[in-house]
Amino acid sequence: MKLKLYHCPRACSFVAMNALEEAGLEYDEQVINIFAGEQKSPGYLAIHPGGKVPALVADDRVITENASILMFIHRIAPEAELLPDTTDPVFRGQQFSDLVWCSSTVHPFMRQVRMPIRYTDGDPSGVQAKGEEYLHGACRQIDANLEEKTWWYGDQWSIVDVYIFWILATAASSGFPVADYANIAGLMDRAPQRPSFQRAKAKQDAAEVAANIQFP
Ligand SMILES: N[C@@H](CCC(=O)N[C@@H](CS)C(=O)NCC(=O)O)C(=O)O
Repeated sequence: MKLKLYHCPRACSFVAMNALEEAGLEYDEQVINIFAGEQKSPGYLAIHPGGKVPALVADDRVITENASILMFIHRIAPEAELLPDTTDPVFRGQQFSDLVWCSSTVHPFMRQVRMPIRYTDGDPSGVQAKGEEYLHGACRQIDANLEEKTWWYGDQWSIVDVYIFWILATAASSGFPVADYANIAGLMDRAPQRPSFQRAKAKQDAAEVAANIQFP
C-alpha cells in the first residue's frame, strides 16, 4: 500500500509520523505549512476538507483525524504494537478510547491554553484560565495513571505515550507547568529517547528547514 503523510513540523501530525516510523512503513511526506495558511489552500482542502493536519493518503483514499490514522497504522502493522497486543475486545476498546481522549479532549484543552483567541471574539483571558483548569484536570488523570509505571500501559511503550508527550510538550512551550507533575515529567524524559521518536524528529526538523517555516 502506498502511503503519503501530510504534516507540519511542530503540529500533532508528529504523532502520526512517529507511528509510521515505529511501524517501519515506507511513506512519502508532504509539508503543509499551517503557520502560513497552506491548510486552507484549495489543493489541500481537496484532500482534507477540514483544513487540518495530519492527513494520510493510503493508495487513493484519505484518512483524517490522528486517532483514526493511528488505529489504521496499528491495523496494517500489528507486529509493531503501537498499542499492546490483545484479544480482549474491552481492552482494545479502552485503547481506542485513550487515543480518542487525547485527540478530542486533551489536545483541545491544550489549544485553549495556547490559542484562546481561537475560542472567543472577546477577552481571551477567561477562556485561557478555563483551559488551564481543564488541562490541569487532565494532567492529574495522566499523572495518576502513570504512578509506578514506565509508560501509559505499564512496562510497554505505546503510541499513547507519544500523543501525551506531544500535547504536554506543546503546552509546556507556552509556559504550562507540566514538570510539576512528577510522573509526567518522567514520561517527558523517556518518550524522546525512543529511536522511532528520534527518526520522526529528525525528519520534522529537516522538513522545517527545507520548507523555511517561520513560527509565530
Ligand atoms: N482532531 C484533529 C485535530 C487536528 C488539528 O487540530 N491539527 C492542527 C495542528 S496540531 C491544525 O491543522 N491546525 C491548523 C488550523 O487549525 O488551521 C486530529 O486529531 O487530527
